[in-house]
Amino acid sequence: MKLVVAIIQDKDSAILSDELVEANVRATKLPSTGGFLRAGNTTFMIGVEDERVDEVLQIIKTNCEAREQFVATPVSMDVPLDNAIAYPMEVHVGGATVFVLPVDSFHRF
Ligand code: 2BA
Repeated sequence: MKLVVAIIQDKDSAILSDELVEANVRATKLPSTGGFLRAGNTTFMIGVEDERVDEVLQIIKTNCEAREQFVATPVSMDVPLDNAIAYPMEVHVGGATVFVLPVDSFHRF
């Protein structure tokens, strides 16, 4: 068994949930926050049999879109106020960041 951990954009989370349910794949959704943008994203934990990992990766790939996002560059407190302007910077985010981890054991009590 493997644990697929997929960090995706909030906008894709409803469609991904639907598609996983449709494929009879069990998943848990967690609200999360990206360390760089400090914006909300969604983390899926998906426990799946080894032989279905590729199928799950394909579902994630099909349903999670890459997007451009604007972020204001942080303002340093060291600069004088006149120069303290936050410039928008374009960042390419996602579709999905995915980790596939081995599972030692799995129980449902
Ligand atoms: P964030 O950390 O908010 O990052 C959002 C996007 O900002 C990233 O998209 C990437 O394009 C950019 N970015 C991140 N760190 C950067 C840096 N130091 N310099 C320049 N640009 C940077 P993605 O790579 O698609 O990542 C989307 C989200 O996936 C991340 O949100 C984070 O929550 C998660 N993630 C990505 N890589 C990870 C990793 N190695 N470990 C844990 N979480 C990760």
